[in-house]
Amino acid sequence: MKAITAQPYDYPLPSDTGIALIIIDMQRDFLEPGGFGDALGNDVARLQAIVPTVKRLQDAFRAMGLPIFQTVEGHQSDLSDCPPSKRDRGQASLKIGDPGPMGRILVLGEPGNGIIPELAPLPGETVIPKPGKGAFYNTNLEFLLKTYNVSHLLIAGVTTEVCVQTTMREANDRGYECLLIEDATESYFPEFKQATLEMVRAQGGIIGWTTTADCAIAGLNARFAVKA
Ligand code: TIU
Repeated sequence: MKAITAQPYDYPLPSDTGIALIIIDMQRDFLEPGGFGDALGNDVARLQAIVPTVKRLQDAFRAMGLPIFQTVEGHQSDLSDCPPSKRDRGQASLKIGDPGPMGRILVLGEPGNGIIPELAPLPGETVIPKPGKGAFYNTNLEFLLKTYNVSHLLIAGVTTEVCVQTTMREANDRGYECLLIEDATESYFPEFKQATLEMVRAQGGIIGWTTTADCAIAGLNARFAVKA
């Protein structure tokens, strides 16, 4: 049985091809000034560091012909899918739906809601809009994963302790084997990222596994690389 070197122990790969990459919310709203992350008072620049690593994972999945799902957090233009609790929470300089430098904050289709150009999906790759922090809540993700016969999920994106961890917990409860890629996820708060990595792999992998992109790609190549 092939596996990826991981913590708290090696991550067993499926015997069939039931593996997918989920890239969470690598959208301008969280990575560029003038978006939702900035409006919440965060230093958005620190999320940029993972972009080349996420890109390497994306390229590896593309080369192996394995499915990639990207998500974007955003709301309908009438905010009908944005609970008032979400819009009103905190004391943000700009609230969800307000006009900002990259269009209306966290509204689907606005410039700020777009995936950063480096990670733009190719035609045919799936982008899932999501109104919540988790990627399963009020989306068709579970349906799509069943269609693709996916049992194993590699997870990347931002932010580690908010949308990434929520999605990983939702996936774990649905029976997916989840591997979080340590250097392909980032938080505005380094200590929250570290705590998330530790809590998901504690207690024998209570939520799943963690590993580096290098280990993940090496393990995937040994299992799935197309032979010349
Ligand atoms: N604020 C924050 O850390 N994250 C979010 O609001 N959304 C995601 O994590 N994508």
